[in-house]
This record gives sequence, C-alpha cells and structure tokens, in this order.
Amino acid sequence: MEGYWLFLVLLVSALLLGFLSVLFALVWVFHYREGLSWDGGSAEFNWHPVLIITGFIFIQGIAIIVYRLPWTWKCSKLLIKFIHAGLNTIAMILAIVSLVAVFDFHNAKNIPNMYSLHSWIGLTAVIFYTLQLVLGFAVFLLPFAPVSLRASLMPIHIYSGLLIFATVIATALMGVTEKLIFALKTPAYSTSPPEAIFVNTLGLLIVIFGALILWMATRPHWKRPPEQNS
Ligand code: ASC
Repeated sequence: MEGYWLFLVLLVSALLLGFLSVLFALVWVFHYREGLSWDGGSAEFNWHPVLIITGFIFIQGIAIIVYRLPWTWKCSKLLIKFIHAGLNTIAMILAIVSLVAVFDFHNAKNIPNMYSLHSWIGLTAVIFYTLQLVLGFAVFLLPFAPVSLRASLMPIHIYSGLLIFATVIATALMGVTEKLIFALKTPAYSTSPPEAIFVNTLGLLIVIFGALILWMATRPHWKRPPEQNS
C-alpha cells in the first residue's frame, strides 16, 4: 500500500484525538459542570455533549474509515460492511439518546425547543443520518439490490456520509459555543475563564479529528483494493 506509514500515523493521531475529545467532554461535564444523571436537570443535559462527541463524532469517524484499514483487506467485504453498519447504528442510537436528554431537560425546565440554528441543523443531521443508515442497509448490505443500483448510489452514499459527518462537527461547534455563552456569566465567556479555554480547545480537537478522518477517507490510493470486493 502506497503511503502505509503515513496512513498509520494519521490513524493513530485520529484515534488519540478522538479519545482525547471524549475525555475532554467528560472532564468538562464532571469538573466544570454538574456531572451526569437523568433527573431533568443540567446533569441530564450534560449527556448531550458527551454522547454526541462519543457517538456522533468519534464512532461515526471510525465507521467512515473502517474500509481503509489495510489489515482488514484480507477479511470478507461483508464482514467490514457489518462493522461499518454496526458502528453507525451505535452512533445513531447514542445521537438519539442525546437528543432525548436535551428535549427532556428543556421540557422539565420550560426552555423552548428547536429555536436555534444548532437545533435546526443538528436535528436535520440526525434525520439524514438515520435515512442514510436505512438506505445503506437496504441497498449495500441486504442481498437484493442489483450491482447497477449499488454502483449508481455509491457516490451519493459516500458524498452524503461525508457531508453529514462534516455537518455534525460544525453543529457541535455551534452547540459548544452556545453552551459557553449561556453558562459562563460570572466570570463571563468574554473574559476567557479556564472553562472557556478548555472547551474552546475541545472544539479544536474535534475539528482536527474531522480533518484527519476526511483526509483519510478521500485519498483514492488508500481505498480497499477492488479485487477484494464481494
Ligand atoms: C456494494 C459493494 C461495492 C459497491 C459496488 C457498486 O455493495 O460491496 O463495492 O456496492 O458493487 O459500486
């Protein structure tokens, strides 16, 4: 494989950034915020960033590049498809639970739902992600679709998958920014308290993670060799 070592360096870097992002999200909610619980309070809201970063960003990112891991090229394509679909299913479930946490928290506190751009784009992303998963399952995993249909839908599946992933990251940045503006009053966000610096850094980690995943996923020479397809 051309550029194997570079691929490996990028993969290890992406994994480190992904783990670090999840760790930062946990430190944010446990050290700076109210922790995690399911009680209609802020600690229930806190599931939202934790589950989005774990599932909708980290696990989705790994699901995207799972075909590109060279040591899986001797495995059957069907097995890798199951892993791709399985990771995306886990990510979808975590994203949906994270939405339930927010709606539940809002309703308990009489906070309006679905007024922000973050919520409009975020809910749209979850809906399209679910559609992408159901369509991908029906077309590429079940044995019924003809190869001609698979071939014509594959570029759309790849494009919409990458678009959803990038949109989720942009949405997370909006959400993090919103939350810091809402939550940091004394001292204000504008005075750069430690939580602001820490969570801005979390945003940077997520962007770099996304940049690495999108790079690895779009290098043609790192594709699974076609002769191994099933
Ligand atoms: C699949 C699969 C592929 C593509 C190809 C059409 O389901 O395994 O490699 O679709 O058949 O592009």
